[in-house]
Amino acid sequence: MEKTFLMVKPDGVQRNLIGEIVSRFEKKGFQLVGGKLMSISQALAEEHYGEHKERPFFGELVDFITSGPVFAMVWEGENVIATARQMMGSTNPKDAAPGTIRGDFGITVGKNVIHGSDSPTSAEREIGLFFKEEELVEYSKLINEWIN
Ligand code: DAT
Ligand code: MG
Repeated sequence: MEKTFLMVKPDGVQRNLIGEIVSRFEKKGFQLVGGKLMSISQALAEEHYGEHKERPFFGELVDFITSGPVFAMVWEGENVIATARQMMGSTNPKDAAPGTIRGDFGITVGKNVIHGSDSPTSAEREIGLFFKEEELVEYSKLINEWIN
């Protein structure tokens, strides 16, 4: 089953949005397979956002993501990578539709509440960066028969 890496960013944690965000993915029908509150080191931040190394906002981005605890998660479900991106909304909250997480809770691109993998390749890479194999829990729920 497809898996993705999602993370409530430091602004989301400070604003008490962990429960709201977890709840949206639970209600959608996706399944949580890993989750932890953690601080991101400078090295992990630079690796996680490596694709943006040359961008002018890279320093600001690394400073922000290391500025407080994040809630890192792995979610599983059919098409979860693309669907989670849709549920998050556009990168810049000013362009994110109402009803999306960034559309409902964000204002500026610097503090946009949530991270989500953008492809199967990045999902695999990011899950591996943040979670050890034994931190992911495989289990089944009877309710899945009513979702899929
Ligand atoms: P996303 O988080 O939607 O995958 P991204 O990978 O393009 O977006 O960028 C990573 C993060 O970098 C994004 O969530 C917020 C920040 N960011 C992106 N573009 C920015 C910009 N023009 N100015 C400041 N921060 C930016
Ligand atoms: Mg991205």
